[in-house]
Amino acid sequence: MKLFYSAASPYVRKCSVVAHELGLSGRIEHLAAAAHPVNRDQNIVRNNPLGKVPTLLLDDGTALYDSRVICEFLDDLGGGRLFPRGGAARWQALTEQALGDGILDAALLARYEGAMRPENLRWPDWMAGQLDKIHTGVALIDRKAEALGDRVDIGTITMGCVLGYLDLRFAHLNWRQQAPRAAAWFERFNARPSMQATLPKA
Ligand SMILES: N[C@@H](CCC(=O)N[C@@H](CS)C(=O)NCC(=O)O)C(=O)O
Repeated sequence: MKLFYSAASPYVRKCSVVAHELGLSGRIEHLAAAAHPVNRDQNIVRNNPLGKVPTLLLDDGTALYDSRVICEFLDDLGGGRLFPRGGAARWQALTEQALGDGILDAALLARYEGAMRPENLRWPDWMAGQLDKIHTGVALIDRKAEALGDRVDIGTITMGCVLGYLDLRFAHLNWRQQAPRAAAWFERFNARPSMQATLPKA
């Protein structure tokens, strides 16, 4: 399998953590990619019209995206431990994944706004709205944190990747001050070999 990859992407990291937890990392070759919403990477676009990472190419050429589909595919391949099969545990983990992905979506839009959009086209209220999504999302992770215990599934993996991404790109938000219980949980979760092996790089 080949994965269009970026060392900074939190969505790619979700997939890499899942692969690591399942012992599948050695089966995934990384393809360098330069995903960008304006200067689109045509190598990715040829396989995924959205031009985003992660995009996974199977050995028969099938392309899988996005991170949710890739993570579930890897889980299936690796014995199905990280997506609870049914009942409340499944809906909880999937909703936590959606919460984490939603925070990341807001964070990425905020980053693109700050790093890519020409200054004269920026709209401060829109940026403030994205930052507020991060804020209210992290507040919910903080309320959940004590009950997370040592659970490892797609919900906790996604939330771990969110907090790691905030450290990488939004350190100035000081999320630990706002969310001390999430910080204590992240301290433990981030020590997992799967998280340490996939630390993001700018
Ligand atoms: N919903 C997608 C989001 C992926 C995504 O937005 N990736 C970013 C990099 S972190 C990207 O490829 N951006 C390029 C673009 O927006 O065209 C997923 O979960 O995989």
